[in-house]
Amino acid sequence: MQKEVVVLGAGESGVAAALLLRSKSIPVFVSDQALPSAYFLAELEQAGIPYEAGGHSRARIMAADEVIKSPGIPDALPLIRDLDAAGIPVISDIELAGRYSRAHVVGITGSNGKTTTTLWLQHVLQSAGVDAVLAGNVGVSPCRTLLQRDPAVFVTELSSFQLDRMYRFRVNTAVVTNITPDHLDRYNHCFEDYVAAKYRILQNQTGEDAYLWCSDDVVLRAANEKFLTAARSLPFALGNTTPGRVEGDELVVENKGLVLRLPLSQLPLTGKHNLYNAMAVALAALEVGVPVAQVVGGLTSFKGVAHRLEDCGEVDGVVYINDSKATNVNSVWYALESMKRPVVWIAGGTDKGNDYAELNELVATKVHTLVCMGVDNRKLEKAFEGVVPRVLSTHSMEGALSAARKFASSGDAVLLSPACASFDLFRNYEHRGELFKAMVKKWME
Ligand code: UMA
Ligand code: ADP
Repeated sequence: MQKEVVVLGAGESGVAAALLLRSKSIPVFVSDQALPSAYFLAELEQAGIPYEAGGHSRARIMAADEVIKSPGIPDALPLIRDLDAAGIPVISDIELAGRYSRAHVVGITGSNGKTTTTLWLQHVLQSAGVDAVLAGNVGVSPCRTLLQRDPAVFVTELSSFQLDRMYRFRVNTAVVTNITPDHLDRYNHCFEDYVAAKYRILQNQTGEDAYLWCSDDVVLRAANEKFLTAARSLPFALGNTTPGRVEGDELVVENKGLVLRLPLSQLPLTGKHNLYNAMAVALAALEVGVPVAQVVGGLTSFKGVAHRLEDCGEVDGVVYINDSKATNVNSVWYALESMKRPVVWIAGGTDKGNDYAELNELVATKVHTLVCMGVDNRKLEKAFEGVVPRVLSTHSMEGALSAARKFASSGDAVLLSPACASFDLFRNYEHRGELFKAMVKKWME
């Protein structure tokens, strides 16, 4: 008799994986340490899938044939360590999905820019009529799509947590946007381990596949020495020699014998980082076979992603920009770099071991007021005292925005780009960004 597969975690990845297993008539049991949301529980109940909530039954789990682990569950959990030690395969929902799909997989990883690149590419592919479906860290497991059908293309955002438990999954078009320190708590505070996790994206590539990467990133250049495969390497950079490049005031992208040229002024998203993202998107779209004119059409008609340098409007001549998703120092660097006006900068929250030194130069030239917004602002205040003329301490969105409004003059920008996680004051980064937008909207009425 076939033994059961255990799914750990009843969130999106776990429940979608369980539903797919059930649809293939594979015995499955779902185990969640806490009480999952009513929505996911209802899905399990409707499908008649057995589950437990409020704890993991060790004996039953250790008897599994295979375990599907949700990405939020750390490898350091004793149960996972024991499964690994016992040689019981522990895989991600993405690995499971790969067994049931023949789709062309575009996989996008990196520390910053994954979601923007993923959604931008999906927009380009869909506008060109390609049967492409979003998957992965962007919010929906590919297992869910496979319950209905196998699309032509999966545009998959891959977090390091998902890549950690991928073994045979083959990514046909792999994109690595950049790598800077993030999530190090899950990697023994070892940057090399985190880089190695990201590079699992290349592990099953063959000479028929493509590897798109930002060659301005010194970490990626070094990683290539270790991780390169037979896949075609397609670097992109702000210089003028790579397949994705900038020539004068034009973006130029060359792949599969096709050349795309686009005036930079026609790109809908600002900032150097979005030049990189645009190049990755164009290279990937050409790789999938979209004609140049349609790539250009999709690139230029994209509207951007909420909470990423999102323009929220103008009050008294001051523009308000919501970059709540900037939860690390590197993304704030790109936000500040793209600012054309004097900046009132709202930052702070749960510090992830940040080193703010690399922001000093940009902050000194662009920011006149720093509004710290967190339960504990001491580290941020200390980092920028003497760098910014005015540093204020606040403990709520209302307090932060009121202070920002008070010290902003017509012609300035108020930028929410926190460099920190949101959990001290907010449910998540979306909640933080929504509150920012709602207050600004109210002022505009
Ligand atoms: N759980 C256990 N045992 C544990 C710990 C947790 O059973 O020891 C349970 C929780 O009680 C909960 C479930 O596991 O019910 C949640 O699992 P999860 O945290 O993996 O959440 P999912 O809903 O499956 O969402 C995951 C990704 N979450 C994480 O990686 C933390 C989502 O990315 C992703 O969109 C989704 O799969 C579909 O692929 C979110 C994320 O924050 C957006 N990602 C991180 C990021 O972008 O920085 C990596
Ligand atoms: P991710 O999914 O990797 O977290 P997002 O697209 O959600 O990336 O963007 C997260 C933050 O990083 C936002 O503040 C965004 O403006 C910024 N960002 C987007 N693309 C890049 C990039 N290529 N390099 C650095 N920062 C970026």
